Amino acid sequence: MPNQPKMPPLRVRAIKATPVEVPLNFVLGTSQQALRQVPLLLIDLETEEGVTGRSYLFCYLRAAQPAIISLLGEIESLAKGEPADPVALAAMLAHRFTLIGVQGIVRMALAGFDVACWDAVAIAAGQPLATMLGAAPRPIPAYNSCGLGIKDDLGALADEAETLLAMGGFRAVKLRLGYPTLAGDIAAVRTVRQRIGGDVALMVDYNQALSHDEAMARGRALDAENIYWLEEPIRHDDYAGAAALARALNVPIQIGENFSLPANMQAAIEQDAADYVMPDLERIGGVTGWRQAADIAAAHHLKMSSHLFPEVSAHLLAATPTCHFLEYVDWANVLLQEPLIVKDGHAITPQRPGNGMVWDRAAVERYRVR
Ligand code: SMN
Ligand code: MG
Repeated sequence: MPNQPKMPPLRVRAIKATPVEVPLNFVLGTSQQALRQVPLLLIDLETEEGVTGRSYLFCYLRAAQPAIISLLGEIESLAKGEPADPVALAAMLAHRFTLIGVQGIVRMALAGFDVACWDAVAIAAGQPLATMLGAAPRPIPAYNSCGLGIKDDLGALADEAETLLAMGGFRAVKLRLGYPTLAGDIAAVRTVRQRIGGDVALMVDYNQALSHDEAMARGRALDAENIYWLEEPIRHDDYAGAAALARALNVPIQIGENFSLPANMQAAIEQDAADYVMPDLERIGGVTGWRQAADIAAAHHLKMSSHLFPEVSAHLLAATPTCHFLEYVDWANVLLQEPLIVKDGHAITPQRPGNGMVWDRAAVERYRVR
C-alpha cells in the first residue's frame, strides 16, 4: 500500500464500548462449535473535534466482552489527548503493552481501537477509508459465508446454498467440512455442488479439524471435486504441515484467519504454508496491521482475501494489490443504519467518508448485553 497518508488534526478524547449479542440468520456449524448468536463489541472513538470513529470486534465468547472493555479503558488512558494518528498510536501502544504481550484479547482491543481511529481520520478528511488508503471504493468480489454449516440434513444444506446465492447475486459460497468421515465430507460437497451447478465457486473450511494424515487423504479426495480452496485443514500454526499439503494437493490451501499480527503471516509465507492468505482484521492488527500484511502478500504475489468484518474489509481489499475475495457475513447488518450492499456477487464499497458504519441506536439497545 502507498506511504503514510496525511492525517487531519484530531485528538483522542474517549473510547466508548458497547457489548451486544446478535442472533445469526444462518446457524454457523463449524467443525469446532456451532454459532447461533455472536457477541460483538461496538467501539466509538470520540475526538476533541467532535468526529467519532467506529469499529466492532467479534469477541467469540461473552466472557471476552468485559475483558476487552477493560483493556480499551487502559488504551483510552494512554491515548487520551494524543493526536489521533493510528500508525503512531499503534507503535506507542504496542510499546506500552510489550510486557503483557500483544496477543489474544490485548491484540483484539488494540485492533478495535486502530480501526475506529482510521475511521475518525477518514471522516475528518472527508474521504472513504479506501481513498484514505490510496485507492478508491470499488466493487469487491465476495463469497457468501453465512451458514452452510455441518448438518445431518443434506437436503436442507442444498436449500441453504441456493438461498445464500440468491441473497446478492453471489457466485461463490463456503461450505464447512469436518464430518466424522471422508465419505460424509464428500456427500456434503456433492449435494451442494449438484444444487449450485458447476460454475459457482465452492470454498471449503475445516477449521483445523484434521490430523496431517487425514488432511492428506481428504485433500486428495477433494482434488477431484472442483473445490475453489481448502481452508485450515490442520491446526493453524502447523506451517510445515500446511506447506506439505500445499505441495502435494492440487486444491489451493487457504489459511490466515489465525495469523497473529503481520509477522506471523510473514513466517507462514516464508515456509510456503499457503497458496492463498486471508487475514482477519482483529487478529492482524486492525487497518495498520492489514496494510503491512497487504504489502507482504504483494511482495510474494499471493492472493489475499478477508476474514469476517466485511464492512471494513471492503475498503481494505480495494486498497490491497493482490485483492482476491471478501468473506461476506450479514452479522452486523441488523446494527447498522446502512448495511454493506452486495450486488452481482460484489460487495459495494461505500462512497461515504470513513468506513461507512453508523449504528442503528434502537437496534443497539435491543441487542445490548447488560
Ligand atoms: C469462521 C471462524 C470463526 C467464526 C466464524 C467463521 C470460519 C470462517 O473459519 O472462515 O468463516
Ligand atoms: Mg475459516
